[in-house]
Amino acid sequence: MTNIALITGITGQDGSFLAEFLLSKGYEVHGTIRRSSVDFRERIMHLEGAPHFHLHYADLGDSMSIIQVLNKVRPTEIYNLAAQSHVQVSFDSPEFTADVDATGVLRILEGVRQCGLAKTCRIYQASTSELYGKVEEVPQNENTQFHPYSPYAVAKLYGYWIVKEYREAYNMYCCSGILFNHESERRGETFVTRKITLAAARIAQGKQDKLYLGNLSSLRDWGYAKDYVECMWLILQHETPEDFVIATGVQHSVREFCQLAFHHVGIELEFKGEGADEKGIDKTTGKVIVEVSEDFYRPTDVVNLLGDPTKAKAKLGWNPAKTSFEELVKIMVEADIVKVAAEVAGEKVRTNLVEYLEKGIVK
Ligand code: NAP
Ligand code: F7E
Repeated sequence: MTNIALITGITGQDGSFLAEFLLSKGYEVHGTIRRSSVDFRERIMHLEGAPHFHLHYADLGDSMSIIQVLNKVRPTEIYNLAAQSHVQVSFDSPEFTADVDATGVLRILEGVRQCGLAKTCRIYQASTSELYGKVEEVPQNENTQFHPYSPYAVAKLYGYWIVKEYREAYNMYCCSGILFNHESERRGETFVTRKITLAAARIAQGKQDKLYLGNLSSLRDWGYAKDYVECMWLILQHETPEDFVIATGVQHSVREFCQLAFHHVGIELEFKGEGADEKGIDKTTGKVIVEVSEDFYRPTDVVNLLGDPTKAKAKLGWNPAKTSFEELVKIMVEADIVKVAAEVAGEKVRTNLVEYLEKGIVK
């Protein structure tokens, strides 16, 4: 039988890597996209038109669209990655976040049941280390108590519990991957890691003066998204449906991420001062490169995440050390150097063109 995967959130960071991974495994891959007045499919453009790759319109806020896709595709595996995934944004749009990240999960589960797929389709739910929030213990594992600390985390907690409920009530194969932060060159530009790597590339190429950040002391367990999507698949191949913590087991601060990213563009930063007065200074020139802006502080912030991936290592054979923190930062900075250089070159071409047009050289 052909494996048929349905990925919600295929245009996102994880969705794009997972689609590539499943295609390489011989899956027929279907993804859902949202109808919008502008096309934002940058991360999957290279897959469009490939054999065994199909896109469908659906929105997690609209059960009818979900049921239509489920009936058409009849997937054997669903990866529910669609979400309003930005923690800061969830404070500004808590109702939308709850609708998509909490009720949206229910819509998928109930849709599967109503389409008669409950016995044939396995479901992966994109859960998160944000469930641990105001942490009760360090490191966090599958048995650590949850203490969600943002509207995003509260919505995701509902998603986690409703998956467990459908597993127990209807004997469905559905489970949650409790994934700690994972980043990449495809990470959204407003998440802290990408904001830093892009700024480092821009500052080094004279396109930006300073980088403004929020809480520099926040600690995260950062992994590489490409390694993590492999684990989503492993979770669904496991004999029994179980929840897993996916993390590297290594922790760094936002400040450390900054220092390493700037190091890769030849700027050695030293941090001086405290709280909102702390500054990241270029050791060679004495110029202030990083400043703190309270605009990026959150009403409640999660500050101490460190995962314990022992269960995933033992039961899934997953290797949490495949890409180190140092390698991850390097991959991201190098990709952004190339991106910014292309932008700069594009600007030069445009400027020259305007000049040529003005001089009448090009008509
Ligand atoms: P992302 O880049 O923000 O992608 C989110 C995806 O969800 C996009 O494809 C987006 O589509 C889609 N989406 C948003 N609202 C939707 C709606 N109402 N209906 C249908 N699709 C909708 O997120 P990511 O980093 O790839 O993360 C994937 C999943 O893992 C998310 O559920 C996230 O909460 C969770 N997670 C992420 C991390 C991490 O560190 N990356 C860690 C733990 C859990 P558009 O392109 O149309 O906006
Ligand atoms: O923040 C601090 C911020 O927005 C990380 C999502 O994928 O991972 C992600 O959520 C930390 C926080 O990611 C800035 O206060 C400082 O403590 O990159 P982030 P996140 O909130 O951890 C989890 C696992 C998910 O599930 C989510 O979907 O960095 N921070 N200064 C900043 N954060 C941002 N965004 N911008 C700053 O300027």
